[in-house]
Amino acid sequence: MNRWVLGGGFAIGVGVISAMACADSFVMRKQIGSTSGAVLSSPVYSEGITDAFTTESGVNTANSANQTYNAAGDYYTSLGVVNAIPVMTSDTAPSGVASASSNDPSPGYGAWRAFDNTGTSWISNSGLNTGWVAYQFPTPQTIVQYTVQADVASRAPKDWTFQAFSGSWVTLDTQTGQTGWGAGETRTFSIPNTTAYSSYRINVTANNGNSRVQILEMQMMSSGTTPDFTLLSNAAAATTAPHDGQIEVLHESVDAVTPGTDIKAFLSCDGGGTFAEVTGLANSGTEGGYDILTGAIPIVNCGTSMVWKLTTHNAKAQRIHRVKYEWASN
Ligand SMILES: [Ca+2]
Repeated sequence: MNRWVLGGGFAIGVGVISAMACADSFVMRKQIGSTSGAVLSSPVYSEGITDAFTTESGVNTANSANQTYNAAGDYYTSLGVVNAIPVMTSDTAPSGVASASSNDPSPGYGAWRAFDNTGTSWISNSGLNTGWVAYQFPTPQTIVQYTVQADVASRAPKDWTFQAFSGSWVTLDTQTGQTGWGAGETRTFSIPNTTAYSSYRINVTANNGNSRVQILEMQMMSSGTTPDFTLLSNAAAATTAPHDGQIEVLHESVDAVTPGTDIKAFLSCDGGGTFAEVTGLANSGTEGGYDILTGAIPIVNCGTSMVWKLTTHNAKAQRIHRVKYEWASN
């Protein structure tokens, strides 16, 4: 049949797939062989889906993990920066040490409340409208971004430095005139830090008028954090149960990536209930400066609900620009 589907489930021709929950960039063509980068061999891949990620509509985001979508570049990659502080349940648990210049002695306002991922706050002691709250990591971290979340606007920090400890406190970032906070508002600050330190703090030198300083939550994001991610598609329906499948991935290596080791591809024909790993995933060419990774497997005794899945491994930074899943039913 060698016919393809155009986006949005708009089918042309005979024997096409019906694209349910479809990807955004279906390419309609009569011959797979005309496609740049496609590896063609017997059998002929008669149907398929192509997703160039111009939107997220083709991806099953609920069942994917640790991925982040770049709308400007139309690609998926690993979650870039993540909070390096664990969800604290005391000043010292589960790890690291939270501390503060002072805190309200009433229960519930200790330093760790700024790192507990709940609606409780660190609040300075009565009459102290300046002060600091700090976190010490068990191992040094290169913090490149931090967030500050306010609760009571008048208690929110207005002027501060964000500092790291290296024998003395080193100022990494200075903010002044941070006003107009909404309750629960989070503000994010990136810093050009390339040094790993154990301890970091926000040192508030003025607040927004109250007699205390309050911080609902703080996060400190480390660089070099590249969690492995899982990306899988929504299902598309094949006309008839296929017997072979092929995947083609337009792939960008940020770190050096070995296909089959640092990125693996899987195909399903039962809606993602079971996946078979594509063996021999390998570089088969380039397109627009990116690598084309391809691999094929037999898919037998299966259904018609077609899903692809990619997993990354070994914390290798990489970007996925397009995925094409083709199958042979004839
Ligand atoms: Ca909190």
